[in-house]
Amino acid sequence: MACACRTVLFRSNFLINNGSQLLKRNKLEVICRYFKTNSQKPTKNTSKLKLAFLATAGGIGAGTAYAYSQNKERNAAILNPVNESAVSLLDKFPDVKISKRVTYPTDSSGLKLTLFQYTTCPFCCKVRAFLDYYGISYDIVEVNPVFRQQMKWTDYKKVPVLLVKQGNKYLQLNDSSMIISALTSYLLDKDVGLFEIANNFPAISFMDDDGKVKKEILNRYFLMFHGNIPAGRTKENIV
Ligand SMILES: N[C@@H](CCC(=O)N[C@@H](CS)C(=O)NCC(=O)O)C(=O)O
Repeated sequence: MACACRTVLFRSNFLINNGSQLLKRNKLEVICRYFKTNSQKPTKNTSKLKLAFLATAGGIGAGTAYAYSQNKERNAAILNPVNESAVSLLDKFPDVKISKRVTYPTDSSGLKLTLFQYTTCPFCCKVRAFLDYYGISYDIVEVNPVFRQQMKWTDYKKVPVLLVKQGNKYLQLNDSSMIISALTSYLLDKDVGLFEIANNFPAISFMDDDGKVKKEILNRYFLMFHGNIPAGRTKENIV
C-alpha cells in the first residue's frame, strides 16, 4: 500500500511542475489522499480478520443448526404414532382389464379376489403360491411394469395389491406378507370380517437414514384372532 502511494505522490509533483494540467493534478491529489488515508489505517486488517472470523462462526453456527433440525425431524418422524391404515375401502372396482382368471371348483372360501401383479415379481409369486395352495380362486390384473397404468387408481406404488370384494365395495390389501397374514387369519376364523382383520395391520411413516419417507406395515407377520383361537386348534399347531 505504501509503495502505491509513493508512486502517486511522485506523479503528482511532476504534474504540478508541468503547470498546465490542473485538472489532472487535482484528481491525482484526491487519489493520493485516498491512498494515504488507507495506509494510515492499521485497524483495517484487524476488522477484516474480525469479519472473516464472524463469517466462519456464522457458517459453523448455521451448519450446526441445520444438522440439528434435520436430526430432530428424523427422530420426530420415527416417533410418529400410527398415522394411517394400510387398508382402504374402494367404492368401485378400478377401470382395468382382467388379464386372467384362476378358478378352483373346490374353492369354499367365499372370497372374490383380484390380484394386481407382475408375473415375475417374487412377492406376487408368494401370494399366488398361497392362493393356489389353499385352492382359492382369483382374478389377475397384469400390471405394465413400465407405465403401470393399471395402478393409477391407488397411491400405493408397489405390487402385489389384492382387492377383496366386500358387499358392493372393494377392500384394498397392500404388501404380500400382510395379504397372506390377513387371509390366513380370516380363513381360520371367518366370524371376524376381513375388513376388521385388515385394520390390525396399521401403516406408519418414517424417515430413513437418507431422509427418504418410508412406509412400514406393522404386524404383517402375525395372525389376528381377536382372542379366539379356532375350535380344535392351538397356537402351536397353527404356527
Ligand atoms: N414389501 C412388499 C414389496 C413389494 C415390492 O417391492 N414389489 C416390487 C416388485 S417386485 C414393486 O412393486 N416395486 C415398485 C415398482 O416396480 O415400481 C411386499 O412384500 O409386497
